[in-house]
Amino acid sequence: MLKIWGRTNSSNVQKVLWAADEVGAKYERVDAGGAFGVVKEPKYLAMNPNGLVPTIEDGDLVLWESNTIVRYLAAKYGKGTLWIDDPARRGAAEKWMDWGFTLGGPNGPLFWGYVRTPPEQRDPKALEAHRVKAIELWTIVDRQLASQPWIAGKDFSIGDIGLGVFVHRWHQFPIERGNLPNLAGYYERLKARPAYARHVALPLT
Ligand SMILES: N[C@@H](CCC(=O)N[C@@H](CS)C(=O)NCC(=O)O)C(=O)O
Repeated sequence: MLKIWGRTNSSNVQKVLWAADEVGAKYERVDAGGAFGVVKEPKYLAMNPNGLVPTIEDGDLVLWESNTIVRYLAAKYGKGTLWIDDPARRGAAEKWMDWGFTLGGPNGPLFWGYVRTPPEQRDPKALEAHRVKAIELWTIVDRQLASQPWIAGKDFSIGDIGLGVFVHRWHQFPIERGNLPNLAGYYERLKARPAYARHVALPLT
């Protein structure tokens, strides 16, 4: 059976769990990373020399890098759902999934600042700079969603998985988020997906 290594409060692990549920792949999950440790043990490092989560095992195959795992799950288990045969359409979805790491640029520090740093230790100036940069990037998303429900068109895709994990976090931070109505509507559509509600739209820890 597919085995997914990783703590559930990691955005990169959440993408994998969300994708697995979207395609109906059965899996076993093992806590690793953060307070769970495990990732610096020789057995884990032999699978993933980065000592990071997520990692998956599927039969003899070991994979790391969350976006690569999402692509693999779509290709192996997602025929008729997440997998897109047409290279041009697939590229249009993959582009947004990979751009999720660009979004993570300012959204990661906002997450660490507001969720994992006590208020008295926060750097307000740095957080404000990340907020402004994030709004610039979310504006790109908002424009893309002006005429379509999902980031790559009329259908939900892996592009939405790459961005969706940040959409929830963004809406939890105690900040001014600007006027991005299409992004707000997108968040509502994401929350209506059971796998998103199960793995992503959770209290931030
Ligand atoms: N590019 C990698 C990044 C993996 C990564 O940075 N994982 C973080 C959690 S989001 C991690 O393992 N942090 C250390 C830990 O949890 O112990 C991916 O997308 O899988």
